[in-house]
Amino acid sequence: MNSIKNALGLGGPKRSAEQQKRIDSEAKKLTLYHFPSCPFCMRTRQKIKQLGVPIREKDINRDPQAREELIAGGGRKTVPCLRIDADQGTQWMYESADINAYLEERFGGG
Ligand SMILES: N[C@@H](CCC(=O)N[C@@H](CS)C(=O)NCC(=O)O)C(=O)O
Repeated sequence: MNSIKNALGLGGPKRSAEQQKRIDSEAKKLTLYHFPSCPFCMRTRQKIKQLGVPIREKDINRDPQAREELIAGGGRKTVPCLRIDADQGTQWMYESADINAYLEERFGGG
């Protein structure tokens, strides 16, 4: 099964345990605000899965508090939105294409 997944690019990249540990730790500072049926969100969730990064996901349709956080922090309720927490502050990234490019740049192998 894993070989089929890998052939389809669904198994996540090959990383050493140490590399994955670092990525798991970086992912703790990221949150994806989304909802399941949103096609733009699907594209972003697919990228996250492909890159093997365990990013916390908050469904704004099922979690009213998450929706309020998104509006209060990012300024609007459009999804997907990637919340990026850093020592310098929090960034709210809205466009799915921008989010995917950011994730690829930060976590992609090449
Ligand atoms: N160009 C945006 C489109 C995102 C978008 O239209 N999201 C819809 C859900 S599928 C949405 O949040 N609409 C509600 C709103 O904009 O307040 C992207 O690619 O991320």
